[in-house]
This record gives sequence, structure tokens and C-alpha cells, in this order.
Amino acid sequence: MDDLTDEATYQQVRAAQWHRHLSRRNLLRASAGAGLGATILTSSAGRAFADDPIVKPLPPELFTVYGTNAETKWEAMRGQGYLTPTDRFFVRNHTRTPLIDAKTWRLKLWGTGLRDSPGEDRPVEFSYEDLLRLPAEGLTAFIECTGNGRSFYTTQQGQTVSGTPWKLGGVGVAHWRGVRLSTVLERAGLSRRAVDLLPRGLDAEFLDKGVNLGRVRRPLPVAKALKDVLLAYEMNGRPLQPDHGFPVRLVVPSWVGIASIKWLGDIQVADQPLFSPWNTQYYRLFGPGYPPEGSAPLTRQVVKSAFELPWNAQLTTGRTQVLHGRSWSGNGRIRQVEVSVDGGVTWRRAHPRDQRGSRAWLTWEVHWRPEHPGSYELLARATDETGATQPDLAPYNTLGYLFGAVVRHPVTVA
Ligand SMILES: Nc1nc2c(c(=O)[nH]1)N[C@H]1C(S)=C(S)[C@@H](COP(=O)(O)O)O[C@H]1N2
Ligand SMILES: [Mo]
Repeated sequence: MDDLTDEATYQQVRAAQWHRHLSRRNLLRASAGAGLGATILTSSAGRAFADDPIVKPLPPELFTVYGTNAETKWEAMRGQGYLTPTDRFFVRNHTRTPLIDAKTWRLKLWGTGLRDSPGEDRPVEFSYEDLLRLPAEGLTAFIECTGNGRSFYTTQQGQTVSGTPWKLGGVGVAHWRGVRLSTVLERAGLSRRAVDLLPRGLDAEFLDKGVNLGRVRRPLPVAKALKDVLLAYEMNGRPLQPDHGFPVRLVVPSWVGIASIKWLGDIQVADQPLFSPWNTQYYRLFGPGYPPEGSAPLTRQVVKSAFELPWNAQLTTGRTQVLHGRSWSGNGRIRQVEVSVDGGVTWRRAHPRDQRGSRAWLTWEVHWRPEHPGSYELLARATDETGATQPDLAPYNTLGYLFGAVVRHPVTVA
């Protein structure tokens, strides 16, 4: 297998692939469309790229697309079950989806936090088959982009922030299956001195305003890694699809989406704190009230709620509507959801439906019979088991992370 960490080899392999994959394009699209997560391409590097940044179909009734990212339309969740079907699960790519050959793929662990301190050049390796043979575990959990809801800093709070202008569709709940990261760390010889891991993706290097920041990687404290992190190879009962990290991704429950590294290639295990742009210049809070280096690196997501309705939904006067929605929190279970149909003057309790564990959302519903035509704002406000509730205003930060305020959802009654 070619050494992908070697620049020259990588460039060579990449150039050759570029010519080859045009002819493969249609085949790839077809297999992605058929939902074949285990698309296997033969390429010496074990990695190729599709022409589009995202491989799966992105029909406009399911997604809003922003460059390399696509958000789920909340109305596409209406009538769905508890989980977000994979065909409508949001995609957040820094660059583009790589197509990886599971046969040659290896997960490599190395560093001073392992007992023999193996260097990057002689890592402890696990094949896809090795991982499939280890004890498997399931986990129902949301993955949510830290910038989910970012556009509301501007539209609700009049503030300028930078980044993808997500509404509330940068989140999904899936049933993941894989091996506990702790199991693999143990087998790799985790040392008691280990403090930080640095999982790294096999997607292309990320350029920000012309500066090459290298491959996507974000330090993960050993304590979280040993607690509940999964090396997932299945999503909703099928092998991961290319866009969601095939062959193996991390699922770091309750934490900011960036922690859940896709297309996992290697994990540095260190006996000292690690840093990357993804825990220093991004995924911290910056701005007034924060130190110049920003807040501490972000970990848990905040409390949020969404209605399964289109933006500016059209409803009928004098008819009872069942409003459906979902609420979730990085702190644990949702204890209560209140809904207002009069812009926040009066509130009523939503009826809780289903919540599968503390790392996934609560589905709920509320009945409403609008008697008069006009424009309305629907509000949903959740409170989690720690008592954390959604505020009227989200604390400003320049990168627009963690928008947890109550969202005012416009509808028209006619
Ligand atoms: N290797 C790699 N992992 C990654 C990313 C990426 O661009 N490259 N994006 C991260 C971000 S910011 C988010 S929100 C989640 C999105 O996961 P999804 O695309 O499966 O929904 O993946 C994370 N893991
Ligand atoms: Mo993200």
C-alpha cells in the first residue's frame, strides 16, 4: 500500500486517479444512489475522489446545499421514524468525500501514549476485518455541527458571524454500530501516561484562505475516548456510506460534530496535550468577553429544538394541526418541551413521544388549531435533565457556534 503520508507519493497517485475516475463516475453515482455503503474501488492508494464534494444524491426536497456541505430540510423529517434516514442525513465536509478501499485500509495507532511508543512509521495496525471481528456495540446518538443554527445569529439577533449559514438541519440521529475505541486502545497497548489522542481523517488537506492546515484532525482527551466513543462501521444497519465516513469513523456522542472524525486513518496517542487548528483557531468561542486565544475548546452541544415544518409553512385556518418536533442536548435527556404559537407570550407543554437514551433527541408533538389567518411565529423551548434551557438570546461569538436560543419559526395561516 502506498504511504499516503508521503507528499510525493500522494501527489503521484492522486494525479493518476484524477484521470481514471472520470470513467468511474457514473458507476459511483449509481452505487451511491442504491445506498451501497460498501462501495469498493480498486486503487493502489486505497483512496480516490468523486467529482462532486458529496457522493449521495441531494434532492432539493431533502437538502439545502452550501458548497461542500448539505443540511437536512426539517420538513423531510416529517413522517419519518425516530432515526434520521441515511438518505437525508446532513453532510459536513471540509473538502470532499474520499472513496476508500476497505481491503487495503488500515487504522494506525502510534505515539508516546502507547506502551512501546511506536513512531508514525511503525504504527499498531488494525484492518477493517480486524475491527469487524472485535466485540461490537450499538449506539443511538446525534451528530450535530457546532455551527448548526448559525444563520439565526444574523436573522434573529442582527449579528455578523462567519461560516456556513445553517438553519437547524445540521443535525441527525442515527443508530451507529462498531467497536468501542477503548477496546482498540487497550489492544494497541494504551499507556497510563496517555492524555490526548489525535484522530485524523484520510480526506484531502484543508486549505483556509490559501493556508494548508493539513488533514482534518482534532485532539480528543483520553477520558472521553475511554468513556463512550465508538469506532463506527455501520450507520442505521448498513455499512457507512462514503459521505458519512466509510470505512470507519469516530462517533463522539454529545460533543461537537468535528470530534466525530470521518474516514479515520490514524490516531496519534500522546503522553502530552496535543493541538491542531481544530481545537485552537476553530471550535472555540471568540469575540467580546472571551480571551484573545478564545474559550476552552468546545465539547458538548447545547440544547436545541426544531419543528418538522418547512420554513414559512402554509397552514389552514380552523383546522387542528399536529405540530411535530424534536429536541436534543449535549448534556443528556430532554426533560420538557414548551411551545408557543403567539411569539412567546403564552406557552404550553408539548407531548413527549420517544427518546432513546441520553445522547439522542426527544420526539414530541403539540396540537394547534389556528382560528385566524395571518402570519405567526412558532417557538419551541426545551429543558434538559441538568436544568439547562433554551434562552431568548444566544451569546454572541464571531464564528457563530452553539446557537442555542429559541428559534422563531415563521408560518402563514390562510
Ligand atoms: N475527516 C473528516 N472528518 C469530519 C469532517 C471532515 O470534513 N473531515 N467534518 C466534521 C464535521 S465539522 C462534522 S459536523 C461531522 C459531520 O458528519 P456527517 O457529514 O456524517 O454528517 O463530521 C466531522 N468529521
Ligand atoms: Mo461541524
